[in-house]
Amino acid sequence: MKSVNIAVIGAGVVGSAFLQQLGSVKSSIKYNLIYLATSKKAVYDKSYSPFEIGQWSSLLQSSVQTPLSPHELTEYLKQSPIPVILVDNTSNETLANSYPLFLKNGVSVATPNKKAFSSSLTLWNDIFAAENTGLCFHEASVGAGLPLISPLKEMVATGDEIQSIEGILSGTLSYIFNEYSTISPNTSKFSDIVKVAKNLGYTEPDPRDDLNGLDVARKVTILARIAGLQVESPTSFSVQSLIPKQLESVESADEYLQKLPDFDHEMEKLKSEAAQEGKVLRFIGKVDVASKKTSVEIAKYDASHPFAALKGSDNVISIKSKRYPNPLIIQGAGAGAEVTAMGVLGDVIKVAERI
Ligand code: NHO
Repeated sequence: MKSVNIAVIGAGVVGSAFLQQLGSVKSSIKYNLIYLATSKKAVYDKSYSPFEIGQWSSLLQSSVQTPLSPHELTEYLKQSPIPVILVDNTSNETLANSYPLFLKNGVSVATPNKKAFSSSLTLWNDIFAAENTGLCFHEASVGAGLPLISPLKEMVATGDEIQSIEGILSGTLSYIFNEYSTISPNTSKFSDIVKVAKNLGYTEPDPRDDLNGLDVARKVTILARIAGLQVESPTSFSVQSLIPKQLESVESADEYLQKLPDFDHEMEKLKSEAAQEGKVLRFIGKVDVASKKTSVEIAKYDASHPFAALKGSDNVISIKSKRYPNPLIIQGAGAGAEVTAMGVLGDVIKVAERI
C-alpha cells in the first residue's frame, strides 16, 4: 500500500475539521501524520514516526515542542523517506511566502490559505514555477469545498477560452444581501442584518473585515489569474467597500455596530431603487477577460437571475467561456469548517495520487 507523510500547520476551525476527516479518509493511500503545529506548539519526531490522528488534540496539549520555522520545516520535510504533503490551515503570510521554498524542495502543498495566491504576482509565479518539484493545490481558497478552481484550471488547460467570471464569493456577504434585498420587498435594516450575521458567527470578529470587500477581492484575484489575467494584487483594482467612510477608523467592532444604523439610509436608497426595477442587490466579484478588468461591487439582478434566488450563505459562480456561452453555474455552501476541510482533504488525496 502506498503511504505519504502529512505535515499539518494550523488546528483551528478548518484545521480541526480537516484532522477529523483525515482520521477517517477513504482512500487506497495511507496517510501518516508526522508533524502538527499551531502558532505555539508542535508535535513531531526526528524519525518521522506517525502518530495517532485521533489523539492530535491531547498530543498537542501535552507537547513541549515549539513549531519549526519555514526553513527548519523544509529541512525536516525534504529528508522524509516517503513523499510528503504540507497542509497549511492558517492564514499566515510568512508561511504563504515560504511556499516557493517548500515546493522547490519537493514538498507539496495543499491549503485553503488565500494569502499565497492573492498577494503579489511574483509570489504566484514562484509558486507555479515549472522547475518546482512539489505540487500545489488550493481548491478551498475560493468557495470552500465547491469545485471551482479545479474545473476552471481544466477548462484553461484543455483549450477553452474563459470570457467572464461573476460570482457571489463571500459566505458572509451572501447571507447579508440574501436577507437584506429579497425578491418580495422587506423592511429589514442593513445594520440589523449585519448584527444578526455577527451573532450567528457568520462574520469575522470585526465585521468590517468582511464588509471592506478585501476577502472577495482576494478570491477575484485568484480566479482572474487562473483565467489568464496578470492581476498585480487584490488592491490593484476597484473594490467597493461597504463600510461608511466615517466608520472606517472607529476603534472597536462594537462602536462600529452601534453607529452603523446612522448610515442605513445610504443602503436603503440603493435597495429601493433596485426594488422599483424589480431587482435585488448582490455583492459580487467580476472578471472580464477581454477588457482585462476585475472588480468587486454591489450589482443589481433581475428576480429571475440565479444570483437573486440564492439562499443562506451559499456561494454562486457563473463562468462564461467559448465552450459555455450559456454560463456554467456552480452553486452551494461556500463557507464553513466541514466544506472547507473537505476541499483541503480532496486536494491532499489528489496530490497523494500524483507524487
Ligand atoms: P483559525 O480558526 O484562526 O485557525 C488558525 C490556526 O492556525 C490556529 O490553530 C493557529 O494557532 C494556527 N497558526 C496561525 N499562524 C501560525 C503559524 N505561523 N504557525 C503555526 N500555526 C499557526 O482559522 P480558520 O478559520 O481555521 O482558517 C484557516 C484558513 O482557512 C485561513 O487561511 C482561512 O482564510 C481559510 N478558510 C477558512 C474558512 C472558514 O470557513 N473558516 C473558509 C475558507 C478558507 O469557507 C470559508 C470562507 O471563505 C469563509 C469566509 N469568511 C466567507 O466566505 O464568508
